[in-house]
Amino acid sequence: MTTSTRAKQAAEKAWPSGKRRASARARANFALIKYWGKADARLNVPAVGSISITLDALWSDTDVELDPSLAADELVLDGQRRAEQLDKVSACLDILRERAGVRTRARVVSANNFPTGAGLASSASGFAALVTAAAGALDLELTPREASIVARQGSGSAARSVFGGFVEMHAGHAPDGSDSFAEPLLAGEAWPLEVAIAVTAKGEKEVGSRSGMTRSAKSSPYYAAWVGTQDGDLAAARAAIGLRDFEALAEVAEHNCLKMHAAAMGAVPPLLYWNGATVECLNAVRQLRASGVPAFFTIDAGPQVKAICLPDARPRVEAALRAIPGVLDVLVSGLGAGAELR
Ligand code: 2P0
Repeated sequence: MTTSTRAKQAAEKAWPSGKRRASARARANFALIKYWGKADARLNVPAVGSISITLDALWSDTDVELDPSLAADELVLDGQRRAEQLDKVSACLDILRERAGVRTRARVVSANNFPTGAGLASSASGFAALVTAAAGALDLELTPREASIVARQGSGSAARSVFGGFVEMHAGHAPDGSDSFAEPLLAGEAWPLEVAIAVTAKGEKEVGSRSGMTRSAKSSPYYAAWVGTQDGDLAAARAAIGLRDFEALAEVAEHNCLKMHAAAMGAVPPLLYWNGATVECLNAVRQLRASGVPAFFTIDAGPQVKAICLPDARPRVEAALRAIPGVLDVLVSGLGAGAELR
């Protein structure tokens, strides 16, 4: 028997039979207090904490199959092979394989029920689903916190999609990233906010979050101010969520969003993720709130506008966004659960 055959057999023994494949669903989240910038690029530790909501209507379904016949990991995303995303996927899988003591490569098939890479947090739901499914396939019992730490290494925002409802991500201080994880702040049922997402462009964005963050940190004169004022915004949002104070949450979330974009716009060359319809949506949401409709906006690294509102206001907010020229579609959602095996 060759060494590699022996190794393969030893690895196979490590798994109970029938557990080499697992599927998971994780839902998209978006931040009300944003993550933008890294303290450690290798471990993907964020420079700032963040607070997000997990959605119930936007998700990634991911299937991980460990196959001893594979020489390398494979990734099919929305029906297409995506070699350029494979490094990040394999890095996450490697962490879990090392824990399980196996080397078998995996076939990863993932599908989003919403546009990929367009500023709708597909990497968040994608990596949270990947870690959950891979841990299932490897028969690893991860605590949600451990899953969050591994998911973070795939994509920072994915650490938050491990949990449902209102979630806080801690930047952490440990050199090994062990205290850089997300945890639940408040169950979605405790304050069932809704969202209407104005899609103003389809297709993938030109500058991904990762390179946008790097460029902002390196060249924006506003980046230090962005990082330096984040703890105050986190505290204000935490307090507003604790008190279910919609107006207070609206004010700090809009401020934090525009501050993140200001830091990005100050980069060299500048990062402008918005189009004309983005600005029209932002103005419409501000006017709605000024007229007494409980709604506020947030915008991520893309041109889509997310309007967060109290449930009674959602039809009105959705209709206002639909009426704006350049809005191609409006997706609606409530708050959803954390990542789960299916
Ligand atoms: C957020 N974004 O807090 C912020 C706001 C985009 C704008 O988290 O490099 O895809 O994979 O850790 O998680 C998007 O960043 O970046 C993001 P990586 P990720 O939602």
